[in-house]
Amino acid sequence: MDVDRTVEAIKTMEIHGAGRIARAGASALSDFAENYTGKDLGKFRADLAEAKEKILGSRPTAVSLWNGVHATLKGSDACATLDEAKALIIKNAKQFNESSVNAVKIIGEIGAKRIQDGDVVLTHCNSSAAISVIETAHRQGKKFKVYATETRPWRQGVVTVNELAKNGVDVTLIVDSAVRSVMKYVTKVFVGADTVTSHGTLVNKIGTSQVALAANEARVQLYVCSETYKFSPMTLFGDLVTIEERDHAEVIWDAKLDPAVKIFNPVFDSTPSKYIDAIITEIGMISPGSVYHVMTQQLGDEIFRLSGE
Ligand code: RI2
Repeated sequence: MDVDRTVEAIKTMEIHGAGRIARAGASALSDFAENYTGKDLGKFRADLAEAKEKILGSRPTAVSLWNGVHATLKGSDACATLDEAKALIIKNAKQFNESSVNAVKIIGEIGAKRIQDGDVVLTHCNSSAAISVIETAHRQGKKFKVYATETRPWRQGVVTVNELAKNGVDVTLIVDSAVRSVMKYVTKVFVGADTVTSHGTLVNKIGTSQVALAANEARVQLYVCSETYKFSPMTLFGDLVTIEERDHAEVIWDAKLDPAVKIFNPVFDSTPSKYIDAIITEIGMISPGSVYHVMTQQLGDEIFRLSGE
């Protein structure tokens, strides 16, 4: 898919989910390199930089997109020829996409160990990483139930319940405001991540922090299912994660509102690390306090350059 079409698809939520948008960004840059017909390396770099900015501007909150784009472009600045730069970008994107898909599978295997017979799991929104955990446990023959929130305003919970039901999972849809009431039946919560800060704060779909508060009150464990490329180097020196605010029409489209009514539509929120029991990643289960350590291990000194970008 070309860059403009990808940007459009991400903006309109045709492509959604932090992992999916990261892979879409990487693929768009790969296609851009593959189909580039110009002959001048300098012009290619300028056009590539423009494509990169367009993709990064398509959704501001999920650092997965930023990390996917940076992983794809890594080293291309140092290439001596246009063909070399194009080949590297295509190779990087392929590698990133394969490792991203593989990470979801591994998270499923690690997370499934936390689910036992008789558990009642709650999930929020539509996270492929959280779904991987649930479906892996189900495939292993474990007998448990799932509650999934509707997740207003986009109702991604409908995608979640349909996928789980299709695969034979015992799943019940609830409205978002039923979370606290239902929490008395729940034994474990699994949610995804758009971004995890260096302090272990989770930025995820709006309503996640309410789910976490209700879980904390009921002493129910909350697990975050997150690939490590959702860890944000930019938060290392305290940069705040931008919370995307979307169109008002996404909240109310079927009722007449008095013109004096204002609408506020933030689509992500922050859950402090104290409400998170563990983060399930492709390298294992870690405490929220270990995010900084994992980032420094994976990125080495590069983390200080990235954190300043
Ligand atoms: P996976 C989604 O955001 C949800 O917030 C979900 O928890 C998160 O991305 C991670 O999804 P949106 O794109 O990468 O629906 O686990 O706004 O699929």
